[in-house]
Amino acid sequence: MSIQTLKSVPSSDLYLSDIQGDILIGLQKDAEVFLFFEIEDVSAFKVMLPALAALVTSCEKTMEREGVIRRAKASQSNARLDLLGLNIGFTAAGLGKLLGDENFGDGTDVDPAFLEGAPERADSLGDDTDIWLEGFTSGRIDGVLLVTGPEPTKAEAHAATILQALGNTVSQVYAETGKTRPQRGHEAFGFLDGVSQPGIRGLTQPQNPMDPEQGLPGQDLIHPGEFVFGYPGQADPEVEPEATKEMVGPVAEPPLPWMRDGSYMVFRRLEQKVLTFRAFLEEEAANLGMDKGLLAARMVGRWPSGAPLVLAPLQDDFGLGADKMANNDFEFLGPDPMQRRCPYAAHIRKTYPRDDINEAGVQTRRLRRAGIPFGEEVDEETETRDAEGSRGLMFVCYQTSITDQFEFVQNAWANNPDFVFGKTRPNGGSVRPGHDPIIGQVADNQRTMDEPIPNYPVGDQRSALGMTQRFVNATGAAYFFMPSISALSSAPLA
Ligand code: N7H
Repeated sequence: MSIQTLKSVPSSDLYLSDIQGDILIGLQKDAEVFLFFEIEDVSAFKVMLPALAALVTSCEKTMEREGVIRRAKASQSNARLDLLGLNIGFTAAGLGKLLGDENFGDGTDVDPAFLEGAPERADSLGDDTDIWLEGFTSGRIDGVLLVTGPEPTKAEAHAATILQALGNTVSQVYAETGKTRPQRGHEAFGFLDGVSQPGIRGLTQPQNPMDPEQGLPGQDLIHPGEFVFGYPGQADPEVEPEATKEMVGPVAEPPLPWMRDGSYMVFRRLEQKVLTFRAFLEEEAANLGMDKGLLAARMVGRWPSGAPLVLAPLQDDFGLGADKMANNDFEFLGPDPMQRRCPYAAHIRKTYPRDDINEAGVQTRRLRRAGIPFGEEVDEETETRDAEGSRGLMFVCYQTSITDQFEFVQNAWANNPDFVFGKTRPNGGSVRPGHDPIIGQVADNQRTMDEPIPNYPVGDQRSALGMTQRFVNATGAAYFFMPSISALSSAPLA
C-alpha cells in the first residue's frame, strides 16, 4: 500500500476481515472471559488452530455489529443483543512452541518487552510480583482466549464450549470474567472510561468540520501502523524530514511475515482499592481545604461524567461529559500554564500529554485501550478498608511496540515525577509535576502530585499532595501477540 492511498483512506485499505476485532474497534462486551492457557500438545493444537481461527471475531464483524447496535438503539430497544465474540493471543513462549526457532527471527525482529514477557519486566515497571496471582508467575501461560458476551453466564458458556473443543491440546492456567458495572461504562472509582481513544486514519470517520485530521473533535487521527503491523506509522520529523502535515511515516513492513495485520496486547489485572481511595480523598481534601470530588477529578483529569477538567475546572458538567463532539476537544498548554485547570500529573495528562510535548513525541506513544472492570460492587454494609474485595480493571491495550508504547507511558511518564519536563512557574522556578496519582508506581510508595488546589480562576496558593499508598496494584500481567486471522489458520502458526 502506498502512503498516498492511505492518506485519504477508505477503510477498505485496512484488511479489516483479517484483523482481530478487539484491536481497532473493541469487541462488544458486557462480559469478557480471560482464559489463559498452556499448550500441552503442540502438533494437535496446530491442527485445531484453523477451526479456532474460523470462530475469531474480526474487525469487519465488530464494525457490522456496531451498526446492528446503533439500529437497535434507534428503534428504542433496550434488550442486550446476544453477541458472542472471540479473540486469541499468544505469549512469546506460546509462539515459540508454534513457530519453532526458524520462524521466530533472530531476536531483534520481535519487541524485546514481548520477548522477555511481563513477569521479567515487572521490576522495571515498579510492579510487586509478590502480590501477583499464581497463574501469572507460573511461567505456564502460552496464550489467552478473550471470550465476550452480553452477560457473564453466556460468555462463560461460550468459553467452556471452545475449551472443550480444544480437548487435551491445552490446559487452563487461570480464568476470570470481567463485566461492566451497574453504572455501565464507569470504572470502579466511578469515572466514565473509554472516553478518549486514538482515531485510526482510514477507519475512524472524520467528523470535525473544523479539522479533517480528526475523527471526533479533538480525536487526532493516527496512522494504523502504530497499532497493527503492515501499515504506515506516525512519522518522527527528526528522522523523516519529508513527513507530510499528516505526519505519515513509511509503510512499516512487518518484521516477520506472520506478524502482518497482527498487534501486541498488554494485559494487566489491576486491583483498585476503592475504600482506600475514598478514605484518602476524604482525609486529604479536608487537609487541603477543598472538595473531595474536585480532588479526585484533579487526580484523574476528568470528572466522573467524563467532562475534562480543562473545560470544566470546578464542577462536573454532565452535558459536556456525555457530548462526544465536545468531551475530547481540548489541549493543555495554551490555557493552563499554572495548572489551574488541570494538574500536569493528572492521569489523563500523564498518559496522553497532548500539546504538552511535540506531535511526534506524543503520537508515537498512543495506546488503543480495551479493558473491562472485574469483581463485585463494594458491599457498603460489611466491607472494610482492611479487607477490601478484589475488584478493579482488566486493563488491555494494543500497540505495535510494547517497549515504546505501553511501557514507555507507564515508566517514562506515569512513574516519573519529573515528567512533563521543562515546565516553569510563571515567576520562574522549575516544576516537578509528580507521579500519576492513579497508576504511577514507585518502590518506596512515596508518591506526590503538584498543585492539587486549582487556584481557579485566580490565586497563587502553592500545594502538594503526598500519597504513601497505591490505589491501583497489578496482581498479574502478561504480554501477547494477536495474529491476523489468516496467520492463525495457516503455516507457520497452524
Ligand atoms: Fe487510564 N481512572 O478511572 O482513573 N483512565 N486508568 N490507564 N488512561 C483514563 O479517556 C484508569 C491505565 C490511559 O487520551 C480515564 O477513557 C484507572 C493504564 C490513557 O486523554 C480514566 C486505571 C494506562 C487514557 C482512567 C487506569 C492508562 C486513559 C479517562 C487502572 C497505561 C486516555 C477516560 C485501574 C499505562 C487519555 C478516558 C486521553 C484514560 C482511569 C489504567 C492509560 C477515568 C482506574 C495502566 C492513554
